[in-house]
Amino acid sequence: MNKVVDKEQMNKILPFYDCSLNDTSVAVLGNGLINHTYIVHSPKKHFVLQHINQYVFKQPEQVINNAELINKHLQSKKEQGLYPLEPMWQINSNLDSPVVIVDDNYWRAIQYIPNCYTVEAVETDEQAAQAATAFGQFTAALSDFPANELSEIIPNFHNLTFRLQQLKNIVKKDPVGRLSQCQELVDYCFSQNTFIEKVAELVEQLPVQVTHNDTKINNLLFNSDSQKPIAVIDLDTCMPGFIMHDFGDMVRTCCSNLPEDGANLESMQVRLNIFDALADAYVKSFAGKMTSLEQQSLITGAQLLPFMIGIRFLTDFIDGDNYFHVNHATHNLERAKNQLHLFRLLNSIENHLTEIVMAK
Ligand code: GN1
Ligand code: MG
Repeated sequence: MNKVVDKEQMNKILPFYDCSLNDTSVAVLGNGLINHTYIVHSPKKHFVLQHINQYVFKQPEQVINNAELINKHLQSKKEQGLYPLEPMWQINSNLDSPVVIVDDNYWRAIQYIPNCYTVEAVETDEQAAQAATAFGQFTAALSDFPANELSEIIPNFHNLTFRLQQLKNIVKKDPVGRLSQCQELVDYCFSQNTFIEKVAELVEQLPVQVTHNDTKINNLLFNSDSQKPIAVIDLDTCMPGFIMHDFGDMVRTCCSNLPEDGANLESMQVRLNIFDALADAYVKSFAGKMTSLEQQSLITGAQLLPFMIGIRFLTDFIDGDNYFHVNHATHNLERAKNQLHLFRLLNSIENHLTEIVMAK
């Protein structure tokens, strides 16, 4: 992953924000797998600078425009006392544009909120409940947002049939000769017919909502004094979807005791206390507006998200690592093994998960 700051590049971008490397510090921020993000501190201003990955986001202007529309909606909810968190505003350049294009690369600046931190790994039930509440409040605040105004940033983003087809296509090509390293895992994915059919039936029945689609715990900003979430960040994949996707991504990133690329799979455990806290807070955050089918779908969502991202990591491994940033040659394979193992574990305790969710 890009852990260094390219000074030549920065010398071209910073002037659009009236800054210069002479008196400005730039450091890599966070560990997203797609965009490159930096924190910029100059004597006069502080902001987050982001280089948008155009391999993933084919039309970066749409990402920026969606974020603007969502922020405006959240702001109006906030003013009516219906959204307790902060919108995260994008900042215009000195050409009064939210996007800067240099050498065909797209950049944007985002507001920096001081005295905040992000959480990489959930440690307590309380943190899990806070995360589920914040992401639930986010979707609830967007429930009357005209979803047709949003561009579909990545079509079929959480469409399992489509992700399986992508895997099938890349397996056929085996462009860099990696299939032999992961044939068993590929076969495992395609053998999950019962689950695949269950999901296909469910998505025909669920109501569409505006969802975040990347509800990892590190996509929340926590305030250092209150130790509570104050903003949902990374609106890049905010699109019409199903709440089971958002809940599932929280389960995927909060409930495993290992990070998504942890290799010691024998030690992986699903932390049921965290699952319980997530389910409880998420259901409550909808204040009675979650339908009973949606509530039931949370269990499938919890299994679906690790399965789907496992398939996506595996696809990218076979493709030669074009999509996700990697640190080493088998990084995507390790991530795929990890996530498919988590899927297996979550399947093995499905009855238990059902009891927990349906008791809410
Ligand atoms: C990517 O880069 P980041 O962390 O925001 C990916 C998500 C995955 C995640 C896995 C646009 O998100 O879907 O769940 O990596 N985002 C995109 O860590 O593909
Ligand atoms: Mg993201």
